[in-house]
Amino acid sequence: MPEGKLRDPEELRQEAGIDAPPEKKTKVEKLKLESNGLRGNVKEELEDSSTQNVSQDSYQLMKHFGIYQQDNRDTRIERKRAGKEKEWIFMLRTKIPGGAATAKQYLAMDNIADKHANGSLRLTTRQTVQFHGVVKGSLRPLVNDLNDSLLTAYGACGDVVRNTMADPVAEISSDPIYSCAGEMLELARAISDRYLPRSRSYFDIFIDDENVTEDLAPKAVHDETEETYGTTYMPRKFKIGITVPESNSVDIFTQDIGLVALRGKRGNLTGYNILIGGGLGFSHNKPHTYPRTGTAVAYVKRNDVLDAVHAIITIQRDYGDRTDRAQARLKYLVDRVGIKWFHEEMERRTGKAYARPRKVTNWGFDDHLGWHEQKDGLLYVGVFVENGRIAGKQREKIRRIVEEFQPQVRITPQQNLVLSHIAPGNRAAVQAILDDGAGLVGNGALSQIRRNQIACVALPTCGLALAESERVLPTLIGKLEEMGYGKERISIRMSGCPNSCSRAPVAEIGLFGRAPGKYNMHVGGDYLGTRTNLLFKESVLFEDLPQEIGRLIDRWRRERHNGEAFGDYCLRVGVEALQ
Ligand code: SRM
Ligand code: SF4
Repeated sequence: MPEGKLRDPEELRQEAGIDAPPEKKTKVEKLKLESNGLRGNVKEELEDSSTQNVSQDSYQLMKHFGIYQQDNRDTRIERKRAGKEKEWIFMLRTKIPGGAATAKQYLAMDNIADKHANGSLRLTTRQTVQFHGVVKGSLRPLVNDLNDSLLTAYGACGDVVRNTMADPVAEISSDPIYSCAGEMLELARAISDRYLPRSRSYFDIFIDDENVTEDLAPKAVHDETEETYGTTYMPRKFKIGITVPESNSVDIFTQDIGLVALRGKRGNLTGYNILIGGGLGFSHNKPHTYPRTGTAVAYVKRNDVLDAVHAIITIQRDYGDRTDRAQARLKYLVDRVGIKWFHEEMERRTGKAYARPRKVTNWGFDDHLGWHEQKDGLLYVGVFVENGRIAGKQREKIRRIVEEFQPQVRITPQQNLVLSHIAPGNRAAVQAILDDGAGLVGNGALSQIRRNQIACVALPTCGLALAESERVLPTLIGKLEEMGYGKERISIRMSGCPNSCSRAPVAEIGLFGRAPGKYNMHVGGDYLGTRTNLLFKESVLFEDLPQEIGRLIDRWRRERHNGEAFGDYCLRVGVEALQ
C-alpha cells in the first residue's frame, strides 16, 4: 500500500498548478475537524430524553454512523397547524459490501424492522438495507442488535467510502461470464474494511461495552488513527463498484471508482479497467452541477488494484473541493484536472506504471431475477421486490423461505433479492411460497416495464424530495401496462429530486421530481447504463406521464430501425425532433 500521507491540499494544489477556488472551507469541514473523531455531542444529545431530535451538528456527524434525522412529511402541515413540532424520526442505513448477507443476518434485520423501526425493510440501490421511522430512543438498541449479527451502519453515509457494490452473483454463478469474478465479493469486502473509519466513536456512542464485536471491524475498535481520512475525512461521499462488463447491474459508470474485471483467453482474471468520476446528482437549473459517467483512467493488473484504488481515494481527499459541497464530488475534480493528469498522479503516488485502459465493448445487463444454477450445483433465485420495500405479506413469505431453507441473501442494485445456495430438491417448495399470491417473481405477473423500473424512497421520509417516487411509480407502471406497453423492455427510473438516488440519469426514461405532482422527463440513456439521458420535457404533470411516455413508445415502434432499443432511438432522433 502507498503511504497516502496527508499533505496540505493547498500546497498540493499549488504544486500541481491547479486553479483553486479561494480556500474558505464549508461548515461541515470545520465540524468534522473539531468533532474529535466524529463524536461531537452526539452521545449526550442521544441520551437527552427531553427532545426527540438532535442538533444540526450532531445530525451531520451521525450521517457517518449511517443515521439520518428525518421527519414524517405526511404529518408536517397538520402538526404545524396544531402548533406541534415535527414528527421526528430517523433512518438508519446498513453497510453490506456486495449486498451479501447470511440467512441469520437477514432474519436479524427482519426482527429489527418490527422491534425498532416501521415494520419494513427497504432494499437500496447500493445493495444495503434501510430502516425507517426509528425514534431517537431506539437508535442505540438498533445498532446493538445489528452489531450482535456482525452487521454495521458505520460509514454507510457521511464523507467516507460508502457501501462497496459488486455484482451480487459474481462468485456463485455458473455463467462463464463470471469465470474471472470469483474474488469479486472478497475484493468488495477488502475495500470496505480498509476504508471503514478508524475512530472508535461509533462503538463508544452506540455499543454497550461488553457487546463490541471485534470481528466486525478489529482495526476500528483498536486504533484511533484515521490513517487515510485524516481529521476531515473525504470532501464528500465516495462510491466504489465492481462488475464484469457483460452484467452491468451495479451501473459501473455512475460510481466514483468503477472496477471492471477483465478476462484473459482462458477465462481467468487478468486485471481491471478503472473508471473514475461517475456521479449523478445535479440541481435543476444549475448547469455547473451535472450527472457524469465515469471515464476509463487505466488498466491495472489484478495485484495492483488495491494500490490504484487507494491512490484515487487519496487524490480526491487532497484535491477535492472542500469549499463548496455542490462541487466536491470526484467527478468535478476529474473535469478540473483532466484524465491525463489523474493517470500520472496515480502513478506518482504508487510508484507504478499503469497501462492505458483496455477497449471494452461487451457491455450487458442482467437483473438476476428467476432461477439460475450456481457453479457448485446449488441454485439461486432472484426475487422481485417492488422498489425494494419489503413489507406485509411479502415480508412474511421471504422470512418463511429464509427460516426454512437458510439461503444466503444478496441485495441487488435494482433493489431486489437473490436467495442463493438452495438445494435443487428444495426448488419446488421455495417456488410454491413465492407463487403464493404475494406478488413475488414466479406468479407470471411481472411485465418487462415493471421489471426494469426503479424508484427512490422520496416521500414521506426523504427531506430533499420535491415530489413522490416510491409511492407513485407502481401506479404509473400499472397505467403503462394497461395501455399495452408492458412487454417493452425499457428502463424507467424515477427520483423524487435531481439527486438521482434511483440512478435515473442513466435510464432510458428518467423522471425527476420538480415540484409536488410534477416531473422533468429525460430520455436517451441506454438500457446498459453507459450514458446519461437528456432533458425532454419540464414539469410534466404526473397524470400526463402515461400519455407522454406512450406517445414516445408508439413513435419508436413505428420508426425504429431493426432491433433498435428505445433509448438508442431517442438519442438518434434527438430530443428536439421528439418534442
Ligand atoms: Fe441517495 C441523499 C436515499 C442511492 C445520490 N439519498 C439521500 C438521502 C439520504 C436524503 C438526504 O440526504 O437527506 C436519501 C434518504 C431517503 C430516505 O428517506 O430513505 C437517499 N440514496 C438513497 C437510497 C435509499 C435510494 C433508494 O431508493 O434505494 C439509496 C441508498 C444507497 C445506499 O444504500 O448507500 C441512494 N443516492 C443514491 C445513488 C445511487 C448510487 O449510489 O448508486 C445516488 C446517485 C449516485 C451519486 O451519488 O452520484 C444518490 N443521495 C444522492 C445525493 C446527491 C449526491 C451528489 O453528490 O450529487 C444526495 C444528496 C446529497 O448527498 O447531498 C442523496
Ligand atoms: Fe430523496 Fe431525492 Fe434521493 Fe429521492 S432522489 S431519495 S427524493 S434525495
